[in-house]
Amino acid sequence: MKLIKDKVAKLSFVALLVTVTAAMFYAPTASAHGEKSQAAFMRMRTIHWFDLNWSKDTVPVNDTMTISGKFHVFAGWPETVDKPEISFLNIGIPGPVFIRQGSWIGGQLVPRSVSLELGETYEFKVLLKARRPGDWHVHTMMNVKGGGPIIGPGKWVTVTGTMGSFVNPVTTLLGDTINLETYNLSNTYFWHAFWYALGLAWLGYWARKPVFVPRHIAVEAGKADSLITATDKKVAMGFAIGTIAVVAFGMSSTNAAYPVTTPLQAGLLRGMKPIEMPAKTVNVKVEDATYRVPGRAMQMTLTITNNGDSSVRLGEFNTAGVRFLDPKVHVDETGYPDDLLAEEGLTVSDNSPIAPGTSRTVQVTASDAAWEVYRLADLIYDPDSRFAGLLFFFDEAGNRQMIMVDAPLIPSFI
Ligand SMILES: [Cu+2]
Repeated sequence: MKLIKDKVAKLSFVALLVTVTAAMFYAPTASAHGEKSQAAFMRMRTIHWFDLNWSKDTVPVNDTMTISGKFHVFAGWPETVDKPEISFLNIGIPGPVFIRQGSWIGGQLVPRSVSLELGETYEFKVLLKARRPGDWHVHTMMNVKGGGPIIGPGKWVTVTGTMGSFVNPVTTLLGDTINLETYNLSNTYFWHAFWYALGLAWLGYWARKPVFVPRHIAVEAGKADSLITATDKKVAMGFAIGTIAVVAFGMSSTNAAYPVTTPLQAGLLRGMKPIEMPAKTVNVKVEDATYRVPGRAMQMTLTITNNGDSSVRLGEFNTAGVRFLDPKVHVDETGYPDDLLAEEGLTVSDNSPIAPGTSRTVQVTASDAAWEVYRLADLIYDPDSRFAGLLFFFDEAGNRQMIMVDAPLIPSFI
């Protein structure tokens, strides 16, 4: 019996060891960071990011890269997300592994929150400077006050080098060049240490004598006054006057050292300039749209009317950052993130050129693992089974036209 017990104990110990070791070596890399768990209909019906470009995917520390692109603010904005009247163009990274040197919407620098209009399309650019070595999944992102984070597509970017060499020089309006990475740090440390030490000194002064029981007894016996001597009072006055003197001196010496300071600059930026979109010559009507549950695809029946003067073909359907392409019409050359790019994901029942002035009804299937991986299939759990997305048509000359589609998306179970 004892023998069996020992054996069991030994074996379970070995099992535990194996499990712990396995857990240590098995560290799967997450490829999405937050967006997957958000409601699918919200991701499809808020902000559509497109034409994204990450200028590099490997950057040495102190070098910069840009993320640029466009975003369309969907007119059928969900009720539960506040309108993007106060929004902030952010970047989704795990802490400042990059610093944001600048961000622009429509060519205007946007260090503050901005007002966006429903139905408009904007151009943006973010300039990032690499700070911490590693592999980082860098997302574009919009924070909407009263709504939350609206996360755009993320792409892996590798930072090489050492963080110790990172510098962040800024020239002030007084002409001094400072390194924001370390600027004023020793001053902060000094004053916090100084005041903390002063607090400890005050406690130490009293705690050199017995603190609790004898004092408690003295107070109980009616001899509380005997606990504070004349010297104690002098020391207390010393601390009080000293503190005021140091504050006054510190303040005036700081004013002398930094004679020009301004308050924090804040306030909403209005009047963001949207892109003037060319007049649309293609008209699309969504007759119906369905998706199989479970499944990896959605189908749409579209009636496409070409009112332009050049024949067009459908090249791309983009929803929630997932891009479904028909490779016969459009091939991505921007290095779009693999997990979001369905290079052959778009099938059109008849994708021959639609001549000017004609109309055609086609079956369109957008199919890719991304539909499941990015949990767009989880629309089945959402309280609003509607989708929205961007269709991109290409004419013979390769000119592109963006058409917004929006319709109910009905599940089918058999
Ligand atoms: Cu991510």
